[in-house]
Order: sequence, then structure tokens, then C-alpha cells
Amino acid sequence: MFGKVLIANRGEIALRILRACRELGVRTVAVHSEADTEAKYVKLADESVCIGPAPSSQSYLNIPAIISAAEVTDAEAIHPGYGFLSENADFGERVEKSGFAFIGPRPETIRLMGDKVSAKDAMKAAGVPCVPGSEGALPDDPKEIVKIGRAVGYPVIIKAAGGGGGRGMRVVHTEAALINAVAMTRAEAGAAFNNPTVYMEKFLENPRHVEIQVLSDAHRNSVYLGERDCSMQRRHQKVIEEAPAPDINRRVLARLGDRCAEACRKISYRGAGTFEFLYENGEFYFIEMNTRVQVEHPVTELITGIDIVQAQIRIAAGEKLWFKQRDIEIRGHAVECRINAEDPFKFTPSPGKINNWHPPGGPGIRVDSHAYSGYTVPPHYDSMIGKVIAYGDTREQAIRRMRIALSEMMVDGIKTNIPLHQDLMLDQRFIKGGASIHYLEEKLAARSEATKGK
Ligand code: MV4
Repeated sequence: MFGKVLIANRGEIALRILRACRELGVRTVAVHSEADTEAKYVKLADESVCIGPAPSSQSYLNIPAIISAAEVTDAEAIHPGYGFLSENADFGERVEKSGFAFIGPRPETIRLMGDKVSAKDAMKAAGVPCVPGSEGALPDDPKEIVKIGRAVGYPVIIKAAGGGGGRGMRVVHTEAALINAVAMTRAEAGAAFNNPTVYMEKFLENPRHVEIQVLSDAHRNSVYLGERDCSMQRRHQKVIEEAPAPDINRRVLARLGDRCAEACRKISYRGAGTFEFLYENGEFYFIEMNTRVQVEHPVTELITGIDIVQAQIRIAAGEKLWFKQRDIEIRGHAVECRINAEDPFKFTPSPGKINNWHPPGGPGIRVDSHAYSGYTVPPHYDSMIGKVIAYGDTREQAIRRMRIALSEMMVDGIKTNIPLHQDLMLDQRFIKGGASIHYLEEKLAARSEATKGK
């Protein structure tokens, strides 16, 4: 095991990684910007290094500063968390070339999955079901593009190979609109990702977002840890996640999970990863793979009893997976609410000082947050200040516990989206389970229509 790990992130995930290191007996180095000097996890870490001013471009994305911090503190490995440099293949490469272990997949794998065309090709070849569409990238010839559009059938969606997470895509409903849409998406992709490559898929109108969590060691052992439903989202930001996914055939899910684990073996995947699928009319369609730990990993930890962050560190240290697929049992149900420092109706950020922070507790409640009474939420970063996760024997119990937890929770001084979560925990469509990726935005649109002028 490593003697010392550098945590190249901030906020709740920095604290989460710190706790995993502590339990493994690993010393920690926190790196932080000038805006995060007072953060709790910075004080809790064995050592800390300031890596630059508040803007993330000069701190949490500053590769030379982070590598230097690892050098001066004699760290052996770097955990990138999520966001920031976590899916930057060049970063992984520079970490490894400097003699440190990167707690994540091999840089080649990050690169393969970062290009959505090569990711889809690799997954198709590995037997993972994909959305029907163009065979790889779209050609230049408009006649060929029209032909592909007819074969796929309208509506179609044009996506940038360098995009992902909802960036660089355009829905096309008619052949008349196709060529222009391809040209526009190409131009935007060239400017935004420095890569004009685009591909085409059949557009699924009302899917759910269901993802499979995998763990894979460097010795060709791979397992899947069940699935998560992340359909409750607004503008590509997940709001609520849960595991297992409600009302999906368990045998179909087990077959899909096996395909994902098998694909990991085929591409020699290393570490934790997530296969993202759209689920519609009983079928799963792969869209993207995430090569990092995800915000919503706790719901999987609660239903499997496996510590995903510790597993990432142990895998990076070269350990073999210490359990087999048959040892993994899915038990109970977990729901996660992301707590954001934002206006619960207008969604504008609400940074500032938290005068009073009272997190909830009790049976089945977990709070992952770096916040405390007196903490100031800086305006420079993501508005998520923590997560409340409720576990129960059944989905109904988990939701009941979440309602109680949210009612106990007090955050004074800034606005949060807790009222939105309280509303959703009483929403009949959410309670029924299995709503599509469009449900929350439709509900919010209806709600703002109903309160117009009030
Ligand atoms: C799609 C789709 C419908 N059909 N692909 C958006 C984020 C990116 N990961 C892929 N996305 C989508 N791809 C096909 N062929 C609808 C979406 C989509 C979406 C997907 C997951 C979660 C939320 C979403 C919100 C809008 C659109």
C-alpha cells in the first residue's frame, strides 16, 4: 500500500478520499487554492500545499503545480477525484511519467473513452449494446450523411466525439434539417473541443439514465456493482440518484452487468468506472463511459457494502480484487440528494457564509459534506456543498428516511436546494419510480408556469 497519497481535488470528494486514506493507514496531502485555505479537509490532512489562486485554471487544473506538490511532499500516488483533471489523459500520463501512481485507469483508456466515437467502437466490439447510428464518425460527403440518416431513421441526434455530458449535441427531426445541423455541430465541436468529428445516433425520445458501476484490477479481474438510476436531472446536472434502478428486470440487468465486466477485461480496464446507458422500452443502449469516481458513488456503496474509493486506491497499489462477482449482494435501497448552494426556484448560485450547519442523522442516513458552521462557500466553484444519502430495506423506507433527514437539516446564511428535494420526496411521479430524464425539467416548467407573476 502507498505510504502517502496526494488528493488533487476539493470539497466533499477531497474529504471522502481523505477518509478512505485514513482507513487504509495512508498519509494524505491536500492541495488547495487560495480560496480553500480554511477548508476542513485541508486542516484534517497530514500536510497541505497551496497550489495557486482561486480560479481553478490556476489551481485545481494547474498540472505543474500539482506534480510539484507531490514531489515536495514525497507522495507516492495522486487521486484526482471527479471533475477537474480526473478524466484528463495528459494529466494521468504526466503523473505516471513523474514517477507517481495515478489512482484511475491507464492514460490510454482515459483517452479511448474521452473520444466518444472510439469509446462506442470499443464497447460495441466488446459486446456492450449501443444506440443504433452511424458506423463511427460521419463522413464529409453530404450524400453519404443523408443516406446514413435514412438508415438510422428520424429523429436522429448529432453528437461531437469530443463532447459528452450533454455538451456538443443537436437533435434533428427531418432530412431537410440534417446537413445544416451536422455543419453547425461540427463548427461548435471544432471550437469547443478542438475536434470537429461528429457521429449520428437514433434519438431516443423518453429514456431513463441508468448506469453500471464497475471495478477492475490490473490482473484482469472485473466486477460490476449493480446499477444506479440518475434520471432526475436538470440541464445535465443530476439532482437525485438511486440504486437499484426501480422497476427493471433483474435478469436483464445482470446480463448487462456481466457484459460491462467482460468489456473491462477485454480492454484491460483498471480502477473504478461507470458505463452510462439510456434505457427505453426494456432495452439498454450504451452512450458513454466515465473513467472516474462519480458524485453518486455512495448509493452503490450502501447497497453493496463496498467502499469504492478504498477499492480505487487498493487497485492502483496493485492489489487483486478481494471478492468475486458471486460475493456481491445487492441489499436494500439508497437515494441520494445533492445539496447545492443555490436558489431553490431560480437555480442561481448562492455562495457565502454558512452561519449554522445542522446535518441530519439517524438510522440509514449518511452525509458526505465538507461544510460546517462558519464555513464560507466560495463563489469560484461548483455549487454542490454536500450530499445526503438515505438507505433503507426498501425504496419506500429510504424515501421516508430522506424526508425526515431533509426536515432535520438546517443550513443558515445561504440558499440551498433543500426545498426542491423536499418537494421531490413528496412528488407522486418520483415516488412511483422510473421517471424519464425529462421529468424534472417538465415538472419545473409546470411549476414556474403555475407561479407566474406571484
Ligand atoms: C442521447 C439522448 C437521446 N438519444 N442520445 C445527454 C448527455 C450525454 N451523456 C448524452 N445525452 C443524451 N444522449 C440519444 N441517442 C438524450 C440525452 C440526454 C440525456 C441523457 C442522460 C441524462 C440526461 C439527458 C438529458 C437530455 C438529453
